[in-house]
Amino acid sequence: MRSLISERVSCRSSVLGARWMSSWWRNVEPAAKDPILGVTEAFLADPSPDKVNVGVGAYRDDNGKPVVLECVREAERRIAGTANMEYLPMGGSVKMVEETLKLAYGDNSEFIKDKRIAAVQSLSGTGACRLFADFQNRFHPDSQIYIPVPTWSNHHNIWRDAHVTQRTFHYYHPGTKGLDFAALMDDIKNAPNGSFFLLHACAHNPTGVDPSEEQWKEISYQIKAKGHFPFFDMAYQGFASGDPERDAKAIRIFLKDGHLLGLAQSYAKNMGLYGQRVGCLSVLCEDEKQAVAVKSQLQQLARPMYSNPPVHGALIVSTILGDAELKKLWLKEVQMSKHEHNVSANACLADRIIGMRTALRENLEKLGSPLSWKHITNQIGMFCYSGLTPEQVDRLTDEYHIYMTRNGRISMAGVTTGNVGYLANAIHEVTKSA
Ligand code: KET
Repeated sequence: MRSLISERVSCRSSVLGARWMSSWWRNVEPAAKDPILGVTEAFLADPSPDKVNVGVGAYRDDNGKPVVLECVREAERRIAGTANMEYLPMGGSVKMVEETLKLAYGDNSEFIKDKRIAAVQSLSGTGACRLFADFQNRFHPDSQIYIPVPTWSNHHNIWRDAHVTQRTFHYYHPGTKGLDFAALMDDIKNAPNGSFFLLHACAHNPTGVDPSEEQWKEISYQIKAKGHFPFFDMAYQGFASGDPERDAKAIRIFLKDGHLLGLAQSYAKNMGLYGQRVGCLSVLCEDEKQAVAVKSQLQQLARPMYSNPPVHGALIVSTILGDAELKKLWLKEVQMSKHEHNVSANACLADRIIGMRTALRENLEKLGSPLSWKHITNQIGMFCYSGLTPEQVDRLTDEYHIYMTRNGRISMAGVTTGNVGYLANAIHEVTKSA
């Protein structure tokens, strides 16, 4: 009898349990599609043979195929069968981080020598931004971050999920399709002293509009005068000018002006290591002691999130940058002047993109487009901020199977000799009556 009762009780509680359990996720609504990666999903689902993906910022060769750089292939050959698969330290590969800092701060940086930089390997550029946002929230919980309008859409998600209040500052002027410098400077001046400012170090995404060297100097001066903290996202070092050294110009100006700064670096684009998720977060500190403390706190943030970063991509990077010959090959593969060396045109990342800018503009002009397309060649980096409206983008997708983000951003890295004519014609069709 007793066993019957206990059986009934356990039976009833398991029914209750099942009912309770089945309601666990009932209040979960589907998330909105990501404005960038959602475009790739839609592209993949389209069976049309004409389809073109100029959505995500991922480099393609002139046949529209993903590119693996020769320096990466060679590094993989050297690594194959030699490395173990132990955990990296929480801060990642020391060698990779060392080489990465040199790219941003300079080979002979006094800050590196003085050990004033707290730096950890990050899960690519996204992970570096997120780790910094969490760090900002932990040690300056009442601070806010000023973000340019527009910016890479994920910046908003990152600082939102890190519970940091977001403010915006003027950046792009739709009328001139250039920098809204006066408004930008006003926003820096009007922000409360000691605010955090998010800056794109080069090849601004999505606009392709960067401040000039003179403008950077003024921005740096004003940020210093207000006691703001500059945080640079440098996801495209090498994509603006073709030369990583020249693309570090903004950082170097700020360093010369004596800022303490934060920096996110990524090898997704400039080494084509997208899926390897390898990057670096660094924070320039007042002295070595502070840098040790900051690094230890960054590691403590990483430990409960992902413990330590992945090893393979870091090994590829340190193999390339730690070897003079491979580093030279890498620089050739990113740079723009294909005449100076004999790397195939496809592998000259910046060069092919610049060529496609000219081709797209020329095609539109040949079609007799009544609009000005000068900005296609004026803008730099991976993207063209075309000025297409969301409705025009929808027509491109619905009628021509051309996929791009609804803000009208064209990833020039996805434009090829084969599709540029088709793309120009479709853009002309949806804009000619505008
Ligand atoms: N910052 C910027 C400005 C950026 O454009 C990207 C990627 C990243 C950081 C992050 O890259 P990671 O792969 O985490 O190193 N942008 C392209 C891809 C994406 O949205 O994730 C894009 O805008 O298409």
